[in-house]
Amino acid sequence: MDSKFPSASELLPKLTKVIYHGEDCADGYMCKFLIQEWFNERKLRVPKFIPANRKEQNYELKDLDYVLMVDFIYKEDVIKKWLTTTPHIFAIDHHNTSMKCPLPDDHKLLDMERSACTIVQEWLDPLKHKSRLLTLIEDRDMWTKK
Ligand SMILES: [Mn+2]
Repeated sequence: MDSKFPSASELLPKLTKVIYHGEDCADGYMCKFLIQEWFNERKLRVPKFIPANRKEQNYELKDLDYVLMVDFIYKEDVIKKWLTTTPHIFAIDHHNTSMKCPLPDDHKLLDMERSACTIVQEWLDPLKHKSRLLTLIEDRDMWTKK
């Protein structure tokens, strides 16, 4: 793990959008749920959650957006285009394709050995016990991951 990636308490309150893997993906939905709960527990304004899918990678960001992608990273050319106007883009992922992601190193939290929801939970709260549900989702996701 890259220790230069911002902490949850540093990054999350700044976010305007969270993009998560939304193709009927338990790992992606669990990432969304865990992050939503982080906001709800603190009674903070929740950012906009946007489900992403591989076939429609034409999403436009606004210049001032502060974005976190979880369990999904847009194609290289899309991110390069975003970066020309929007510098605050971060990603937490575990897919091999994310290695090609053109974000700066300290904007990426990548771990190919675990599911995204497990990485997200540890990032949100390193002391939290990994639930059976999270373990189940991880087992499934690592099995089907492409
Ligand atoms: Mn996943």
